Amino acid sequence: MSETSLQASVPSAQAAVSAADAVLTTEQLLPMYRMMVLIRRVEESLLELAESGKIGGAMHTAIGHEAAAVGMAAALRREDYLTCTYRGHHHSLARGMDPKRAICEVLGKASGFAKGKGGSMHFLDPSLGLMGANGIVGAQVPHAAGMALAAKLRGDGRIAITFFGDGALYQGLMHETFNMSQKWKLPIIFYCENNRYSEMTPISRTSSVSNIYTFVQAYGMESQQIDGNDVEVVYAAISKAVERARAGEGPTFIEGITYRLAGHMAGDLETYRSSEEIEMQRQYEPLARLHQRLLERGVAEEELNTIRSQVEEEVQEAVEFALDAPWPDVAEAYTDVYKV
Ligand SMILES: Cc1ncc(C[n+]2csc(CCOP(=O)(O)OP(=O)(O)O)c2C)c(N)n1
Ligand SMILES: [Mg+2]
Repeated sequence: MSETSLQASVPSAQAAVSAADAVLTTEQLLPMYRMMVLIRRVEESLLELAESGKIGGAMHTAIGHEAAAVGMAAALRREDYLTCTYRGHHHSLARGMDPKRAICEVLGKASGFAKGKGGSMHFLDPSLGLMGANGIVGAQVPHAAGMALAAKLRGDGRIAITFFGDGALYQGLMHETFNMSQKWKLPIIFYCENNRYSEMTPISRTSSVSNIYTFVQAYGMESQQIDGNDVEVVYAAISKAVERARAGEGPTFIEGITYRLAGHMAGDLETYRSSEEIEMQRQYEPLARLHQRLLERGVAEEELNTIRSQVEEEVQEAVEFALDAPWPDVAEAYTDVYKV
């Protein structure tokens, strides 16, 4: 994708921001800021651990995507279902996953929430409504529709949200799921984190339409494109979709424009995009923008610095805890796994 088309797509999403979207108070935004800092620092630490050879297998970070996760967690209830992609640390942490157990899991340690057997690509914790990240592009989407169908049949008021990337839109099962979800008016939210790349391929080379939220209009589904890097906008859009879902009005599709500031995965050589492009995108990144907004609302820089140092300490402790944590017992190698 050329720099021009990247620039063009960001302002169009930013046009969705208005004073009416600033729905949260400073008191509500401060813990969200704290969570965004926590996610950012956990993922930066994970990248350092990967560089030093401490992480086996693929690891994808969501640095730059934090607003989607934090806005979602504030708009949903703990018992609502969530499925996501292999790029799912941010959703899990935002929903309350303990950073110590999250880092242990990525390192393959026994105290990971999946006993170190899932790793970075398979975050889950049903007690937090996290029903599983998935390494197969698009596969988590019909899973969430199944959960939404179950909730609807039980009438328990729960809803489901599923996160996927722009690259998933071209999988056939996505469209089967959109069609049935709309037909059955399932209580589900489809959230596309459009970071404009599928691995190393820019969206301009994969998509036949430039605004991907229009895909689902063919199914009669409510859909909108938002600035996915503005946590208040994300919160407002998801809250509206939650209301529709709980009121029995069916699914909503949200395309949140974002950008990943780190590579597709740890070790990505980044030969497919320029450093100028990444630098240009930093001005839209969600954490710096929330920081700036809080300052404009009168929060003292010192207060934000205190939050940052507290988080720094917490993440350092979590990393040390995980590095010192025991490996799984060899006798456990064949437990908790399926074979065919
Ligand atoms: C069915 C399937 N095809 C291909 C792959 C290889 N693959 C892994 S990530 C990825 C790109 C997905 O891009 P996108 O959906 O935009 O998500 P992002 O990584 O940008 O968050 C591909 C093609 C896969 N994991 N599953
Ligand atoms: Mg993508």
